[in-house]
Amino acid sequence: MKSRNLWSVIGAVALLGVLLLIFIPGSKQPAPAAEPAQPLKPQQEHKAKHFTMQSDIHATHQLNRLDAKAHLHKMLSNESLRNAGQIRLYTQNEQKTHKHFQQVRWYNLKQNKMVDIQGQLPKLSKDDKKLISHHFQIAQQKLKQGEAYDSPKFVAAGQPYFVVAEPSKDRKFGAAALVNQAVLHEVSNHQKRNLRLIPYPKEGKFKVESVHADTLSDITVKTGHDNEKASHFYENEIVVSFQQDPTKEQLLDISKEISCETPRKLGYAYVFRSKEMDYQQLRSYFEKNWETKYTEPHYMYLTNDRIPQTMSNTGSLPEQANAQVNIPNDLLFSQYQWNLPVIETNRGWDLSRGSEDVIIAVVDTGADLTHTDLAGQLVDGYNIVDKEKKPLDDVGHGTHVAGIIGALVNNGEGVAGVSWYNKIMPVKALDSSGSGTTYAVAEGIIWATDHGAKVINMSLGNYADSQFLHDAVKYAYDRDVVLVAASGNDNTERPGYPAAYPEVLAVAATDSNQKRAEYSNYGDYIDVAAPGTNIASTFPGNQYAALSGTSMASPHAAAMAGLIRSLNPNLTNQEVMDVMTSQTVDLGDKGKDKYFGHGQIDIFRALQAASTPEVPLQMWPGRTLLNLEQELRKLTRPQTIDGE
Ligand SMILES: [Ca+2]
Ligand SMILES: [Ca+2]
Repeated sequence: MKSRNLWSVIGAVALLGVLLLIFIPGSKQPAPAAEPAQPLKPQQEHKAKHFTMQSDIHATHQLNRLDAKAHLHKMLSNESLRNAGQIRLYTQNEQKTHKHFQQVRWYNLKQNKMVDIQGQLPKLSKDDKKLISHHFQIAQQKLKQGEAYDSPKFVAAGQPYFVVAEPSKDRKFGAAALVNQAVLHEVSNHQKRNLRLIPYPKEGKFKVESVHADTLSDITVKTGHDNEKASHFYENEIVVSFQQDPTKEQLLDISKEISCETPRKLGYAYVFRSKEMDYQQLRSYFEKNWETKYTEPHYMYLTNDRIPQTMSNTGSLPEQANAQVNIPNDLLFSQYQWNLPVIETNRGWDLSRGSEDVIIAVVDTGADLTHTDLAGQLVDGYNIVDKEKKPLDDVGHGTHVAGIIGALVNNGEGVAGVSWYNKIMPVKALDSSGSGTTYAVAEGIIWATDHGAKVINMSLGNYADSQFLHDAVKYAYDRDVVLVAASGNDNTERPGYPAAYPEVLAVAATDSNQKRAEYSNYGDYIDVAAPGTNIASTFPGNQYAALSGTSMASPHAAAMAGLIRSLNPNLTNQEVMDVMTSQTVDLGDKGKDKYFGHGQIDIFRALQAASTPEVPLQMWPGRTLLNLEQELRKLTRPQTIDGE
């Protein structure tokens, strides 16, 4: 546990910071712990990321057990389930939507009867069967004594499993389940990629080239750290914005000359894919032959999440969660969702729980459209990756982000979202590898804007500044959309996009100790910080997982923007952003700093400010100036792009 040493060092530095502050005379309130002056070195960062990932896996494991037990209790407390036929029917139905419950046993303990229902079990060896049967036997013995059972984690058919058993309240009945935990592998793979612990994307796929984000010179990505400097793009594609759009005939000429299929157009710009030419050749072709506004590579965007750590130190609600605070009954809330009370979400619910008129789009990997804890929360979305299909999540990232924003609150199941009633619009712009192109992300932003989104969450990024993407961001901004994005997980000061665009609210991540998350990118462009480490949320297949990353921080802020817009629909997008940044809790160095921006978001304070009927100007310093800037921008920009 070398990483523990690391944490104790960080803890000691933080403690020293607190001590120093205490000795300053006249300091009125306990100041937050000072941030270590230097971000972690690559090696330390790597260790810290691994620690975070392990703790996410551990937390996910615990979430699974808790959830499995809740399902057994629900089954046992259902009075209508008392004969074998009913029990079989009920369980088989559950197994359709909860495939990880691969075997369930129901016991009538007084009459010594048992019903065994098998779901989609893999091919099991003799030894596997013996092991499983062994755990079911112990479970039955425990149930007879009126006790519950929790098996250790074990491996069967190459996959992780556990067996849990619970007696009914009157101890007359009992139920046990064999639960498949393949989700742990998913979380692990997911987080290795999202925390950039492995080079990404894998070489060979997509004909992707990696270049230095500033110089565009070639770069070889061998380790996850190399991603910090690298931007990935399609080597045989180019984005072109023309001074004057070419005619159909001219487009045909271009297609012939560069050997490309029909180009795609979005807003101002075209994307050409050549069968023969690489990016450099394409660029010289367009610069020589056409009047262009800009040409640039067709960049790829990656998700910005990571995996969580043990929640042992976050097991209870902070003290401010007093009796008046709304404590929802969602199963995993009290033990795992440190992230909601810490930003005063529960107090905020007294002022606004959101409105279904305010739609929050999630431009991501899609969403699990049948997750029971998202039922009714999603509106129709869009699949840019495969337009014939619904925006189904084949990665897990988008489902997790959607759950943070709006998992059903107070339904006795799973997790609670930040918002109760705001609708979520899943827009799938990232494919099954968790990456997408400038074109797809830009199209997602424009589609969401044209289809009524008032807030857009973008838990994704790239280090290259793309005018094409920036155009799409401006398109949404000019149509009064609040844009929120994750800063990135490389512990670097290099600005990432779309987060660093001025129209976008950039969100850094904090952990449960109110410290900057070790992976969180930083810089002058950071607007606010929000919880990002070990965040419990929904995962495909009616499961729950704990993940970490600025991807998890961003949706907290996006949901908050949704609550503000629900409470006061008269505020412009810029005014919403001003409320969010001015009503923060300052962390780290006094005032705005590059790690936390204006500070950590505070939902209660922001909603209070937003509900004031006549908002005093001083509440939003710079508001007038910003409005003026907005007006000026409108005057100086000839036109805005039109989505197609
Ligand atoms: Ca719930
Ligand atoms: Ca600060």
